Amino acid sequence: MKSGFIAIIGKPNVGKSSLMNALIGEKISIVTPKPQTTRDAVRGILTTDEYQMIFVDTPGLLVPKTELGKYMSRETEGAAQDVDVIVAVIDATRPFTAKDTEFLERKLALGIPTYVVVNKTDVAGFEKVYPVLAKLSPLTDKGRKNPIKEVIPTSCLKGDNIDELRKYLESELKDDVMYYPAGDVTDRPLRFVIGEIVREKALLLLQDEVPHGIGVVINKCEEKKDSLYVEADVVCEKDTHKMIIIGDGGGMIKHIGESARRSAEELTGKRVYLKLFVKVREGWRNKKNYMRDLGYGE
Ligand SMILES: Nc1nc2c(ncn2[C@@H]2O[C@H](COP(=O)(O)OP(=O)(O)OP(=O)(O)O)[C@@H](O)[C@H]2O)c(=O)[nH]1
Ligand SMILES: [Mg+2]
Repeated sequence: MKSGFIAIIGKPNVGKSSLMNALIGEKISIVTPKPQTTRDAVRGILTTDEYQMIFVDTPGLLVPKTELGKYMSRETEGAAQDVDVIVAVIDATRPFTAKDTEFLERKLALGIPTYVVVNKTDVAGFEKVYPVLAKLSPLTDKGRKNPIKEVIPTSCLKGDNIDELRKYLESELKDDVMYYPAGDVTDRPLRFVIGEIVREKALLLLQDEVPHGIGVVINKCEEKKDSLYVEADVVCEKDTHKMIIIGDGGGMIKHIGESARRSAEELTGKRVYLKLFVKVREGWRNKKNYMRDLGYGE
């Protein structure tokens, strides 16, 4: 039995959470088309007869503009330390810049085995993928100190090269302890997972500036044999946002609740009762006490 920790890092929206879910074969982290979806370092666990891989999905790297941004940066930095392997994800649909090279150089300097995933090849096509591979090529030079171990073009959407990547990662596992019981797929409690599901549906259904200011507080999460009873606050930053989240005749919040309830039922296999309340916490992304209530504490 081999095991190890694998950090998944990269810019916002490149597909880090999608990659973790694809590698595990289960939806652990929430995924949306909006950048900065992931806010916490979330562990996803894959256990087989041969190994246990503990992936750490991280918030996309950005220069923080708010206290929440700083929290996210700390989560990412903390998660990428003390791991056995780093997987740096690049979005093939976007140009690969000198800054991206610099970023990779800094990561390689840590001396941790590093794999680079060039994702979204299903939409990028050769004309976009090739220039990225060409720019990565010098960093793979076996003659240099700490080269990239392997560059793997993937599509998380289609599942292309995910098995190959997993094989490479397996070859890097060095520990001989089971860190988590075989049945665990994440280090987070159910209430966190349910909160994330609600946030995912809100991000997916709401437009423009509202989504980024959304947080979810789970006030009640009672699990019974066949059912789950949840009460949660959907927290936003302004009264105007509250009106949008509630929607005409409560239509929007109902839609978010329905959609989250269905996902939660799929996940737990139980009947889920979900009650949502919308609350305003003026400018919470810059206020540490509000942030703590939302689970983004020190
Ligand atoms: N076409 C295509 N889309 C992808 C692929 N992988 C991810 N996406 C999409 O890219 C968007 C972002 O995916 P996420 O997995 O949330 O990206 P992330 O890097 O975790 O984003 P943050 O958490 O915001 O940093 C979503 O709309 C995904 O469906 C892929 O291989 N192909
Ligand atoms: Mg993510």
